[in-house]
Amino acid sequence: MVTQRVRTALVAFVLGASGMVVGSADAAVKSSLQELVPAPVQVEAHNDITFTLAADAKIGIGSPEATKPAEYLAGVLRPSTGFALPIEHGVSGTGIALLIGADARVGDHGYQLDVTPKNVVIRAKTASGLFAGVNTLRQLLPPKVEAKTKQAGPWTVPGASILDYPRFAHRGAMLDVARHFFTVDQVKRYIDQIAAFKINYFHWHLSDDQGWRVEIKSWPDLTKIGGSTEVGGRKGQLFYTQAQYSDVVKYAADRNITVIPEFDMPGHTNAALASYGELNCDGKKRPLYTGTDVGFSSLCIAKDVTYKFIDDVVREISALTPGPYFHIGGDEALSTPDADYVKFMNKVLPIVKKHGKTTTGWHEFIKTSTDTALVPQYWGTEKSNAAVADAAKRGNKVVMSPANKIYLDMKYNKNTKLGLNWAGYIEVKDAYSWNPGSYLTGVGEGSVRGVEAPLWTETIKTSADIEYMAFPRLPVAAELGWSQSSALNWDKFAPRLGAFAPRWKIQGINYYASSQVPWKK
Ligand code: TNX
Repeated sequence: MVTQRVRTALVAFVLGASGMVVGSADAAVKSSLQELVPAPVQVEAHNDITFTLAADAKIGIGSPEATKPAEYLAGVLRPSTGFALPIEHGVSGTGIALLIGADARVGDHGYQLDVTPKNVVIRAKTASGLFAGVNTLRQLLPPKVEAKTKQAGPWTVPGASILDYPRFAHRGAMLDVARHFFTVDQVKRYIDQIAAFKINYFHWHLSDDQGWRVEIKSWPDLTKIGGSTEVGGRKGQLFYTQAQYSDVVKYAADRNITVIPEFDMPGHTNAALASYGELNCDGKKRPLYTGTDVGFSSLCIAKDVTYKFIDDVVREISALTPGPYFHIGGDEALSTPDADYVKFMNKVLPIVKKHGKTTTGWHEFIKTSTDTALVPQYWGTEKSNAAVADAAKRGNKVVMSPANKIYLDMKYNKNTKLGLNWAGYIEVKDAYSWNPGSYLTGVGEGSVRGVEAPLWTETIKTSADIEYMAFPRLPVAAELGWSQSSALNWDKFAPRLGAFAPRWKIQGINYYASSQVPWKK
């Protein structure tokens, strides 16, 4: 009998003219391949193939660089599947393979993911790329894979070949632990949540008027006094020891996330000014502050001790921080005269450099220097800013965080109980509808380092509060930072985002169920 070759149903979801993942041989077949956030560059569905993770499956690694991504993957899969999933060198049998070496198109941070009947193979040039592929695989598995207790399978993955890489090098999320303090466990919970969406920088806002949140051994009263309260006046030891700081830095690194510590200066410094009288021009300690005003505090620009203090803080924290960036704030220095602000930055920028870090800061600081290595973070609401555009022209790379688009502390609408509205209401569609590569005049695609979604916490007190503001706008920011501009299309994004509802319910994520999104039941 003549064997009839069964034609493989190979369906390409490639970037269409509208830019989104398009096309399916059978539109009725809704698979997890069409529900990925951020949208990958290229997805080919192999509709006749399904991989099923077996109880005896292994996670094979081709080289030591794959160890961390493999451990991260095992950490997700073992509790819910109940499988042992040993990590083994070399690839044999069935299971998941993480290999170094991939198509040149994936660059340093992308990956290829191929699903065959026997294996899921993730290839990348670096561990960073493997992490990204692993997070895609999580989303291809059924939502209950995210459960912390053993669930019934089958653990299926739809047949596919994916090739994917990020649009921008920098996808960030910021958490303000100064206005309200969050424990190490709460911070780790948020780090887990952002890692799942391929966020690779965690910007940790560690000091402000209301609190100083990390132990500085050479200035112990910063935490003893400055870390004793928060907005609303709660009392306690509301700070991290250096050991706890390092623990979080490692936890983030194990999830492919680089920590960027921020110590805001010269304004937003009341907690420091309350801890040490000598940091004030009149030599007198300020009272602790538990309100939510901004712009009233300033370090004393004229005193040498101010720079000794900053040198010590930058030195101690830099020694604990493997990442290349140190964030010096620099925003809303409304109580610092302009000339003083320039004088201050001219002294502080070399201190950061001396300790081996690259300075990043809120965009105001960029007017004080022509150093093209500096990274301004744009948080304004206007579509043009002369100083930032000038910096971009000189060659600086900008992180985009326009407050009226991607500030996670802005209310969704007038009925949102948490949050502020000074930059407007930001519904999910508003958060999605801007192009980071062309938003700011004179700051084109090539001048954009990436996108960061900041979460200020004047009104945010619990993990449930964090999640309500971040979900679903954090995944929005992740897509704007990762997916190609040609892939950005609200009508196609909304159902992809809505498909996360069952997953977030299993994870216990307190998301805002916006009526703009068709949430999956
Ligand atoms: C402005 S944005 C601030 C913060 C506030 C935030 C509230 C920026 C760089 N500074 O101090 O917490 O607004 O949305």
